[in-house]
Amino acid sequence: MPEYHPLTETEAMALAVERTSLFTENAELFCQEIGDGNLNLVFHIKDQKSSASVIIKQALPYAKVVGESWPLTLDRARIESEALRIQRSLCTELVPEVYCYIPELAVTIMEDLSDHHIMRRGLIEGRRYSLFAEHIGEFMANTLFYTSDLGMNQQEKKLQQGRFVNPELCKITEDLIFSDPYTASPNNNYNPALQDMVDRLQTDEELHFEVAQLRYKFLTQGEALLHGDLHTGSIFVTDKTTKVIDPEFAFYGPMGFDPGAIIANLILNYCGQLGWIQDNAVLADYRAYLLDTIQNVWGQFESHFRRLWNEHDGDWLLNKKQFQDNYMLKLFQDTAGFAGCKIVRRIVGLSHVADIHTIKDAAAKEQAERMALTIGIALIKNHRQMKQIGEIIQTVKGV
Ligand code: SR1
Ligand code: MG
Repeated sequence: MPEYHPLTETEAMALAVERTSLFTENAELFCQEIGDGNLNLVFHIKDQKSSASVIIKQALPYAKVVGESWPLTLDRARIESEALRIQRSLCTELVPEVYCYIPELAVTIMEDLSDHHIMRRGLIEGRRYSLFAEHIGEFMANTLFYTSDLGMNQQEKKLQQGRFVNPELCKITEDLIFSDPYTASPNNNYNPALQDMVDRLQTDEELHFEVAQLRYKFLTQGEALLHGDLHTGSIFVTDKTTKVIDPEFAFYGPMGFDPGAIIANLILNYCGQLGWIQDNAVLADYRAYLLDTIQNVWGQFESHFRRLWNEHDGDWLLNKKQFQDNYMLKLFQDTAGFAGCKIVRRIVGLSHVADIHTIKDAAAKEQAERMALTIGIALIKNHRQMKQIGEIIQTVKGV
């Protein structure tokens, strides 16, 4: 039984040969550690002869972004591999295949997606993905509906919920998203030029009341098995395909958290584009595409979710139309509020997004950051009054 230790590239190659049947004896393997996220090692292993390839992801016992002073459970590798398997069983084309999970090493061996690229990078470069809204709408509807009391056996759901108790990763979200930006936390990391806005964030009682509503939902409302970190860096894309990766933050939480994350990240890119596109007409056109995408993400998600619900022979009381309409309204309002919190954390909190953070021109960067914060705050403050996706679009356009 191997003892846990961070793998070297040589060990990762040996593991790939030993634990999969992808490589022949005379394979000429090449391995590179390509992990650029906050938490894990990621090895890309490829046979130069046959082009067969694989990804090995290994959890480190601490948060890579901070260092060994921030210990972090290795159990997140189990959570991630189990979540990937469930998600793939519900939307095969939208999730990579897990070949093998090795608990002792906190390792998952999975399908290589290097013919895809990270959506965040594509959006920064101004690329368009015409099938993305349909794909992500289907992913969220299938994974959220079929892991909830609406779409799965309600006793099995309770048992499944037990397998996805993920306290340490939830604590990261509770701190980084639902607390730190609103207080003088040492975790915060923001542009000093934004101090006036940060001061307001940290003293606005009305805002704090709304964040408390959302924080409490995140803490208590185990509606469905969430991806839990569904930003555009967790999505691989091509023109025709979409693959959702990295569900290590998966747990039973409020459904709106996943669509909120997608919408927040599209809005962050919308704000950041003023630092990437110089021509005003091109900027306006790309931003219109992003707003259309937001509209379609929600539209696809809602219609797909309602269709699953209407076709499912589930709980007779929960199947009443009035219950469904009220549920979808609350889900939309949660989505708007969570989107707001996710925007604010990426400007003021520990972990930023490249869409804005890597803008070189200081004035453009500050303008994008101010715009994002203004939108985020408005979504948080108004989320409980909102009724339709057009109101999120109007909030963005109005800033
Ligand atoms: C310490 S981890 C920081 C962030 O990275 C992940 O992608 C999550 O969004 C988390 O909040
Ligand atoms: Mg991640």
